[in-house]
Amino acid sequence: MFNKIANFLLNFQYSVKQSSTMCLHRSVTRRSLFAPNIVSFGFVLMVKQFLVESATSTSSNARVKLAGKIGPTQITSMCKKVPLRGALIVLEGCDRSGKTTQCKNLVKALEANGRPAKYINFPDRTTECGGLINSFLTNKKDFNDETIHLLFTLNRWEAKNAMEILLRDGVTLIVDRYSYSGVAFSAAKGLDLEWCKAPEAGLLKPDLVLLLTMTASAISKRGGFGDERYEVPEFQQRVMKMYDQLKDDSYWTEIDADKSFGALHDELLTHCNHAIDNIVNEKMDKLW
Ligand code: FDM
Ligand code: MG
Repeated sequence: MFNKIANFLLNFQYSVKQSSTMCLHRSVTRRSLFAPNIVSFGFVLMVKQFLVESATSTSSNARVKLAGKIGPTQITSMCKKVPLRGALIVLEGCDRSGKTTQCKNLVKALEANGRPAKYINFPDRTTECGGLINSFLTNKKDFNDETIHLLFTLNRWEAKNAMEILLRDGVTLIVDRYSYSGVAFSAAKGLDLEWCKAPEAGLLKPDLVLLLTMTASAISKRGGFGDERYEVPEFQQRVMKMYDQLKDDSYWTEIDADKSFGALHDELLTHCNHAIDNIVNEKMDKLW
């Protein structure tokens, strides 16, 4: 008799936990998740108490073990308020500022903390349009300034729907360059800033832009520019000036990247966690 009751309670306990976990991943019932979690938390505590007390008298060591698994960590995670959606976080800055490695490490750190995250980069050279961009950057093809600008923009538009789906599904996107690179690099070549911004209008607006800055001397110390177009210190300085014109303090944070990798990572991670915790609108805003 005891076995039957205990089995029923155990199954119920795990199906409650299972469905909560599924919700966390699919974020289907994000807004309603908090209340059921508290109910299931209370219920699980009762079940745990019951099992531990009863099982000791019926020698079911396995069950005591199982019941013991519902510890404070699990309880805390079940009670966590789930964000309304993933956050769109963009890292911008000149080449050699360590953006790509930092982005990838941020994704790892967020995921390790149970926060679903994905690395995305622009240009995405894997699409047909991205292939043309790659040929241009590696000096295999030439396009005039307007054409390459619009190809970079198109490369973001073709990714927009997939990004939106991931964000709605609760996945935070750590994006290595976005529209701001598009505008800053093209405007640094002499194109009109407003003209450059126009085709980006309507793309998803990030929740946070982290602008990595470095002085000219810090950049030259890092050196290591490759053979790609734009990888010239003087041009990168012009790009940084363009970022200044695009900066919007309401969602941009400037960060001095001239520090150790670990110190920079910690600083960036703090900002990312803060952005994820502070999502207030389920709906994404649009540029600009
Ligand atoms: N770049 C990048 C642009 O000129 N426009 C854009 O829209 C984007 C996203 O491409 F020099 C430039 C910036 C950089 C080059 O970028 C390739 P990565 O991050 O080094 O791959
Ligand atoms: Mg580069």
